[in-house]
Amino acid sequence: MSAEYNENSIQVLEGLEAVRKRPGMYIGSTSSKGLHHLVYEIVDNAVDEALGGFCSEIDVTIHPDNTISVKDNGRGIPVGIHPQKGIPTVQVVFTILHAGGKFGGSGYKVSGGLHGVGASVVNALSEWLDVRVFSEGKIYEQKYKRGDVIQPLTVIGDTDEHGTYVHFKPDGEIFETLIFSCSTLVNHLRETAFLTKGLKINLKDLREDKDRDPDDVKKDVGKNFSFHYEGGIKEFVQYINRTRTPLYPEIFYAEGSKDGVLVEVALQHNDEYNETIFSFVNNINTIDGGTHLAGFKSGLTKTVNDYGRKFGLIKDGEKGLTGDDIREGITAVINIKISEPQFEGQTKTKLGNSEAKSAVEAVLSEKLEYFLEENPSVGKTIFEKALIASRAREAARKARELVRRKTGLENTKLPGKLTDCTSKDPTECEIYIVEGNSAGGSAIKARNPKTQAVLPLRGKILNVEKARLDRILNSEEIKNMITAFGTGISEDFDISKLRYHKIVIMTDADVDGAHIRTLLLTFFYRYMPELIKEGKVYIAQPPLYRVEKNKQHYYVYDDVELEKLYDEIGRTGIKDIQRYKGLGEMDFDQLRDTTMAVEHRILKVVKLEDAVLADEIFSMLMGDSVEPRRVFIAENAQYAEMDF
Ligand code: 1YM
Repeated sequence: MSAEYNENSIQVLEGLEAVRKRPGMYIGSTSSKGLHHLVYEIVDNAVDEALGGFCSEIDVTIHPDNTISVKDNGRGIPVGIHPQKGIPTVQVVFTILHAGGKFGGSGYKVSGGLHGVGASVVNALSEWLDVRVFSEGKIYEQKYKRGDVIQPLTVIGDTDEHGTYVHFKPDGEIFETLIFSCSTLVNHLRETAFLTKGLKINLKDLREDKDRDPDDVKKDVGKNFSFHYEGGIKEFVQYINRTRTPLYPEIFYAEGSKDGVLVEVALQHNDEYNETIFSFVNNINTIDGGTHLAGFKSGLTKTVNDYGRKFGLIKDGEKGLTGDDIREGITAVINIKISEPQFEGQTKTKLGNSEAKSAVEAVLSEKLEYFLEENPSVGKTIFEKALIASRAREAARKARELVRRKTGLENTKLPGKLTDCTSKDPTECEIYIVEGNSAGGSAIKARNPKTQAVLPLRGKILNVEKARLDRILNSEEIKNMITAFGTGISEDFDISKLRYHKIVIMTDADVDGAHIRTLLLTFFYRYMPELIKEGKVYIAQPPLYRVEKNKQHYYVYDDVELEKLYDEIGRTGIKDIQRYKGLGEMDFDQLRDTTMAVEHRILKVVKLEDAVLADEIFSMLMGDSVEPRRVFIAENAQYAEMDF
């Protein structure tokens, strides 16, 4: 086969070279995130095959050498000669840029979003890639190196199976890391399985522990997973609510289509106060919502109010309930498929198509009206919960106003416990939130007074997951934080007023410290999420040990590091090992040198990349089951990443 040398293949080379030159343009980044994106691209093609009704099972394998294979039992990528390109279609799919779609065919390409660029991009960014197609009795194979064909499509055997198998090794010249995180893949594949009901997705990690992501090993993440949900997003809602107490056993589910938009929604209320709504367009998580979410909200508000009027729960002339009240404690998943999604916003995760709003609204309203009439006790429960929410919201509004007037939440009177920095330039200012007054005292001595402010907290703060805003705003510790930050809270939050561009949580390296840290993070997550989204929240890393030998001293941050240090300097002759149980045991100069001085300290920035995961962690931590929380806290915060 001489196809590699004709005119088309010159274009091919140029096309894929562009991908290798600017990988970020095609997969977002070359960090671990981009690395995992390669897997999603290949899996997406198999999921499309499942959505078409041709594939029921996908196997993803992490091989011992950190390569990945994905196998499906679909029709197999076509192997015949492509009429326009004159080369086998499978080769077109893997070597021509933007050819991963369905060649103008109809249907909803799941990866229609941000980086839905398909198999050729994965191929271009792989040191090698092998594809096998099982179809019509034969096994076909083609091999590539960095996007170039090195073996023409060849029949290598007979088979009675059908499907596609892709095995690849990401290119070390491109990616910053080549180590796959099993937990990252697990979360993505679980979500994908929820969104594609009936599809079974298996994941196998064949690596030895030494070749796995150290985080996975530390957290004892398993090596074999299988996701298969006949209930689809209905089971997704059940899964999200598994750590909560549902208000009624039923999960509402509606499915339908309008104006070419396929709509699926599922919902259930729980006894808490936050709304947890995940929305997807063509299997892409639309973190910033958009028209489909707007349609969900308006449809829900209207239907519940109509129901209330019809059954005399709202009297003539009375105002209806607000959407916020009706959504208090709701868990919902919205999943739509649309042929030409328009994504807006900076991160392209907000849907713009106006037809999506009316489609979701219509499908939801019609089915929900019927459901509420069929299940009057559920209707009554939802209505009563919203009524209480409405009264509480009114009380909270009054409380907020009172707080605002009394403590000046909106004026600039700073809390007495705050030791502020002298600089007034927020971009260089930092605030250390410190556990306890004595540690606060050391921090004040250890800080750089120009740029570092210190706010000590008295013991535990209120668990905000279990309280409404009116009570939260009565907490002295929380009021102090809000006034110090200068941003306001909830609907009033304004990040442009933030007085410190780094908010550093500094707690003891023990379970209590971890608990306080979690409470603070939950508060930020629920009431000031922009702080986390904008990367303003950090966790300080005080050392765990101080080791002294030959008049030299070393600070050590965990037990693994301690072992390493022993290997380096030897165990004999160590004069002193000090284990810090809390910040209070450190002298202020030690605290400065290890934890606060910009030149030496290690900060972890708190990230919320995966909304589903974050929500899960927070509700698990704050929910009623004690054991998973204890384990998690002991193991520490996984939503934090290293930063210096
Ligand atoms: C492990 C990855 O890529 N499966 C897969 C891909 C395709 C098909 C089946 C397929 C699609 C069509 C017809 C069609 C693709 N085909 C193409 C193209 N698994 C994986 N399974 N027959 C088979 O859409 O008409 C692109 S992807 F373009 F060649 F049709």
